[in-house]
Amino acid sequence: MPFPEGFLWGGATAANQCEGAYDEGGRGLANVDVIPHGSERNDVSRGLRRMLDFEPGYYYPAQTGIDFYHHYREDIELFAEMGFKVFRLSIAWTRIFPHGDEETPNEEGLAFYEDVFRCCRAHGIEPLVTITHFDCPIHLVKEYGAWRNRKLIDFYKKLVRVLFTRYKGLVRWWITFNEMNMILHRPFMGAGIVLEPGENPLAAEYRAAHNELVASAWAVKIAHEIDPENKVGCMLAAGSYYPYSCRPEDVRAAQLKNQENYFFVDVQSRGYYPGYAAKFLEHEGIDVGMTDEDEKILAENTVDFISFSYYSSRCIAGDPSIAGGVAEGNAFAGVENPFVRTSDWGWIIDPLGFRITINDLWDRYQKPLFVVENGLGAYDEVKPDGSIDDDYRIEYLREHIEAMRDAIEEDGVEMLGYTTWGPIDLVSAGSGEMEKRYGFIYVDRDNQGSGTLARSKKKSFSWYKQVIATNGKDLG
Ligand code: P53
Repeated sequence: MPFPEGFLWGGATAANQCEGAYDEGGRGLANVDVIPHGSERNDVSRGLRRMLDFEPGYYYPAQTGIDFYHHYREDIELFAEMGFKVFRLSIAWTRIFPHGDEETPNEEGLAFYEDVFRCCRAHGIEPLVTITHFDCPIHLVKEYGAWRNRKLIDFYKKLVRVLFTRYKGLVRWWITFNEMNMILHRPFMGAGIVLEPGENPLAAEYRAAHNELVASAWAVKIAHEIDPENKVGCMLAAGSYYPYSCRPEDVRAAQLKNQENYFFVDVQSRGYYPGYAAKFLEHEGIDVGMTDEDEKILAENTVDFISFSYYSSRCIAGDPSIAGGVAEGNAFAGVENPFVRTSDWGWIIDPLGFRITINDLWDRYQKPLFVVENGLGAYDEVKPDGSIDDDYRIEYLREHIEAMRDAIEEDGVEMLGYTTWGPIDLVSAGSGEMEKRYGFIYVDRDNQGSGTLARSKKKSFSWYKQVIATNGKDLG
C-alpha cells in the first residue's frame, strides 16, 4: 500500500474564488473583491489606489464567483460522490467581521460556515480550513494600511478565537494563511498592501510578512489552548528553484531564491528568523519591528504540519541574459527551462519536480507534509452532447500523484493528504478568468460572468473517484 491508511484525498477552494454573494449575509468588502479580471488584474500602472472600491459598471469576478454560497450543498454532495475524505475551503474574514475591527462577530457569517462544515461532516468529509486565503477587509486596508500595521495581529487574534471556539469539534485541520510568500509577488492580493508613493516596497512587504508570521504563531497557540486536537499548519507556494546550469553563479542564484521562499516556513516551523533572513533585512535597512514578545510567541508556537501548493518547478540564472527567455507563467517569474513542457498558461509542467520539492521540504523540516493544491488550469471544450473529455487534466494529475507516491514509498516522506486545486471550476487567482479551469466538475460560467452556473461532471470526475476508492492504487 503506497498511500497510508487514512490518507486524506480531496480538493481545495478559496472563499473569494467561488462563494460570490459578496454583499449577502452582512458581508463586508475585501481586497480580493476589487481586483479586476483579465490583463488588468496585475496591472500596477492602472493604479492600485483605484482598486480600493468597485468601479461602476465594471465586472469583478469575485462578486459572484460560482455562487458556492447558494450551491454548497449540491457541490459538497458531488465531492462526496467522488469519495472526498477532506475538503479544503477558506473563511471570508468579512463574513465574520465585515470591517475587521468590530467588537462582535456577524452571526450570519458564522452560521453560514457552520452549515457548510456540518454538511461536510454529514458526508463524512473532514473540513480543512484556511483562515485567510489572501483576503483582508478593505476597511483594514484603508484605515490601517493592512498587514503593515501591527494592529492587524490583534484583529486576526480576535478572528481566530471566534473561529476556534465556534467550530470546536467541527473543524480539526487549520491553515493560518494561504501562500504567505505571495506577499513578495502580489502585495495587494496577498496582504492588502497598497504601496505609498516613495515607499520601499520590500520594507512594506517584510513588515507585513512579520506581522502575519506573528499572527500565525498566535493562532497556533490559541488553537491548541481551545482544543488540543486542533492541527495547525503553514502554507507555502512551493516549487523548488533549479539552477539554470551547473555554473556556481546559477546554483547560488537558485539557493537565494529558495531561501526567499523558505524564510516563511523556516519561521513558522523552526520558530525564529534564520540567519540569512536576519542578515538580508539588516543589509536592506529593514526593521520589521520584532518585539521580545514576538520572539517568544514565534519560538513557542511552531506549526503542526507543513502544507503547500505545487504547480511547477522554477528555474533561475545568475545572469538571466544567458538563458533562453523569461518564463512568465506564474507569479514566480524565472527563466525558461528547456527540459520541461508548459500549460496553456505557460506554467511549467514538471511531475519529477513535485517529488524533488516534496523531498526538499521534508529534508528541511521533518514535519508531516500536506499537499493542499496541485492541478492543471486548462481550457475545456464542452461537446454538443455536454460531455468534457479532459484527458490532459487526468494525465497531469496522474503523473503528479505518481511522483507523490514515489516520495512516500521510495523516499519515506510522511504525507498527510492531497487536495487538488479547484475540484470544481472557479475564478483564477492569477488572472480572474473562469476559463482557466481546474475542476472535475464543470461550471457553466464564462469570463464575463455569463452562464447558467449549472454543474456537470467531466471525464476526470470518475477517474478521481476511482483513484480515491483504491487509495491511489488505480491511477487509470
Ligand atoms: P491560478 C500563482 C498566482 C496566483 C496564485 O492559480 C497562486 C499562484 C500559484 O502559485 O497560488 C495559488 O488561479 C492560490 C490559489 C490559486 C492557485 O494557485 O492563477 O493559492 O488561490 O487559484 C492557482 O491559476
